[in-house]
Amino acid sequence: MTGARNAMVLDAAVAAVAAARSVTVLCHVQPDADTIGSGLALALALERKGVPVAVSFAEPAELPASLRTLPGGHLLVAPADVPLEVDLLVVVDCGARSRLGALADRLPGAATTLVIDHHRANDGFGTVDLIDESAASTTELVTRLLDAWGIPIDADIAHCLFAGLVTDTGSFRWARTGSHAMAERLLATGIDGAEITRVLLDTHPFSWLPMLSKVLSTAVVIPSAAGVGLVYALVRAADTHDVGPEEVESVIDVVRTTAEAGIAAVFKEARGQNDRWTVSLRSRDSAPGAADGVDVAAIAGLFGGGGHRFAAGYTTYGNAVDVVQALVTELG
Ligand SMILES: [Mn+2]
Repeated sequence: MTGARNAMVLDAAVAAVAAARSVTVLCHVQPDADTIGSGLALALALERKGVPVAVSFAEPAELPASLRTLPGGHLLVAPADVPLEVDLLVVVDCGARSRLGALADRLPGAATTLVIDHHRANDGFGTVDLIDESAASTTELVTRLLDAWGIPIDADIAHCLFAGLVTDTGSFRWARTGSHAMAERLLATGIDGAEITRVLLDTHPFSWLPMLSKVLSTAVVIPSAAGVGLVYALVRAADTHDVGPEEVESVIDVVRTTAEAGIAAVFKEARGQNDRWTVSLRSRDSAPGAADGVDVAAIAGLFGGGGHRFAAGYTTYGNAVDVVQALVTELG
């Protein structure tokens, strides 16, 4: 996106939020800190402007425990309570309509739709598309919007924005130019960055440890796969009854540390539907044999999924052996 085009889109986004008399903000299914942080930061700004606003996500029914610590939770509503018609619908951190789940049916009822996102595959399904894949987090784009709109960033809004930044950069492991400057600015509002990070990224119930033990015992490494090596593990539905989605999602962060593999995959079996799997993929940016790393968003795309160059995912169906074999075959 060119600078001039960027500025025009930002102006259009500001015009959309400034003119709105009612707003719905939709986050993606299985919400993470970037989508909820983006949604609540924007909603807090709208609330301060006196604009009626509701934030929602289609599933699961409950917000993961760690995300309940974000300010602005009083603006969250159940999917059934999301109005069918609204002046402005804002979609945050969703690379595709399908990431809205059942709430995608609210898109036609909005006079204006604003899409704010940093996923490369996003084809722009809004009236206004504030999409920039160079942003480290969607909260970075929300920060740009609030700045252009002239909204002061107080500690509550900063907390939400920091939550998306610190999680999407993996505690600044994948920080980009500007990430640290944004963090510095948010921390200057007085928020406790260390505590926010600990709650979001470094805290699990004890039941996580036995779950991890079972899952890691399934790990397999194929050093020759795709020329860079693949490591994978299986999360069986039966092993996840005592833990929340955050514990399941964190498995990939252990598996991806394998030195012998440039690509990591975790196959997560759906509860109550044992032939359905969601697959997380990670790529190292300097894997042996691939100086720039393997583009896992492209691999996920082959299975109907998507994401970012170094972090992506897809949904697939079959027994454990077949879903693993399909990925191994594709990687070659
Ligand atoms: Mn994100």
